[in-house]
Amino acid sequence: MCIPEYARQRTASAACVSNLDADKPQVTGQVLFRQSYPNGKLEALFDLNGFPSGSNQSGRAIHIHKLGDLSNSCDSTGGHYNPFNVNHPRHPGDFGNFYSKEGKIRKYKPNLLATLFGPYSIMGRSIVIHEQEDDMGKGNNKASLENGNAGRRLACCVIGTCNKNLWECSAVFFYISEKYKGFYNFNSFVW
Ligand SMILES: [Cu+2]
Ligand SMILES: [Zn+2]
Repeated sequence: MCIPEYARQRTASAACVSNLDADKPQVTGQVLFRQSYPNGKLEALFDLNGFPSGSNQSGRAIHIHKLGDLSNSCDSTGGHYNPFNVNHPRHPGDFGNFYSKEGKIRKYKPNLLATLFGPYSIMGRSIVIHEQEDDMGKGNNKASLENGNAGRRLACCVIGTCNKNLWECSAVFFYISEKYKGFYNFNSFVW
């Protein structure tokens, strides 16, 4: 029997909240994921707001952390999700550095290593947005091979199942805003 397309695809969303730290930028937003079963690679849409808007902003590391536990805000999400016990930056959720423009990060990333299926699924784990740049394991110290020395946690989000419409609507607006820059005001869409 043929399995319909919609049954072979999973989508996940993560609503990101700012860490409880009044002296840091209040970063919020959403990260969406989509993946087809069994051979599809994970794709992600990052849509984050609240970064300082000046020029000379450093890159910000974004990772998947082990625990989906926000009981003590972003500080209770544990370390990097590391199911294969390898060094940073080879963890499945090492997404690298992101650069904000006018206080926002908007980024589409395909071909990610993390997965929404099977025993190593990232469902129920968390995403952490850091204050600083990820040194990608080149910092010559122990922390570099654990977490990239990315500094404090600005915001975090727990990854959960979502309706596929959420991905589709967001993906359309990402596409439109890239293709027709200046014609559409991306920020005027409510989504
Ligand atoms: Cu991290
Ligand atoms: Zn890592």
